[in-house]
Amino acid sequence: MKFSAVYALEKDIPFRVGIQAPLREALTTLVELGYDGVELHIPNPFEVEVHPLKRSVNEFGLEVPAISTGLSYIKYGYSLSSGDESNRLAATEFFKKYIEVAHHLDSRIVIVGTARGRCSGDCNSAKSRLVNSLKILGIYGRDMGVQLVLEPMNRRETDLINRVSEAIDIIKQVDNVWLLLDTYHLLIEEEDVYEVLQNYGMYARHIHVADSNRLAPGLGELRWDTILMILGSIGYNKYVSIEALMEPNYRMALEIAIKSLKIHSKNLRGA
Ligand code: LER
Ligand code: MN
Repeated sequence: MKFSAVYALEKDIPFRVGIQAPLREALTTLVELGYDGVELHIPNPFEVEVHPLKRSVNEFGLEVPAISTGLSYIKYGYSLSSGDESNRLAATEFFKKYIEVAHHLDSRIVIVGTARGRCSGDCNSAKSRLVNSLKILGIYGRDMGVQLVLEPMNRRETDLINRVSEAIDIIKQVDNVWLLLDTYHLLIEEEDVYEVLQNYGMYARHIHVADSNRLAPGLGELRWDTILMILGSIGYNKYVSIEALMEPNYRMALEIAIKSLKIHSKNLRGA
């Protein structure tokens, strides 16, 4: 099991559940604290300067486990399930570019979170439009060695795919699309976070963690010993990424998080 944290490549929009700081300062901090990777949240994949970015992460010896994409929806309104054909096409083009960026950064995962959009009144139609977009992107990603992961998200952020069972229903209809489980969303939408991780963790190719209050793991009520034990027991050997409120400041949040997780991840199978 490896550990990363979300870093936002965004200056204009305040971003609370990841690091928002100068890149080199953030990468230095991650390395000092013992992280293995940095998850990059990229608002516009057409504007990102991939080569200098790759040089920086390589220089610090960090991996890029995943590319986050939600700011594309927040900033530009592009949705993979939009009923407006031109909007959905723009979202698909953005995601093809995200996949290319991931490929160049040796990242194997592109996240479908906020950018899946909303139901806009008819959830079944939105789901089938999302499936159509994911079919195209799944193939595009497979050819580049990049997987997509669909993230069930809580009802305050979207009405399209809140529960893990709904996400499983979608990923079974498409190739090369897996699951992202985020403890924060699970806590709001599922009866038992631990049971869900045990039962559906095998479909997860990426995991986001925050505590019950969305602060760093260790600052709320979730049982991290149990969570790490479950992930170990199912042989989860991919990234666990901190996506949490960076309070009181990002360095302290990341320090508390990695300590809380690493103490329980030792001696686990796949760790
Ligand atoms: C937002 O709450 C979140 O969890 C992100 O990973 C969605 O892109
Ligand atoms: Mn998340």
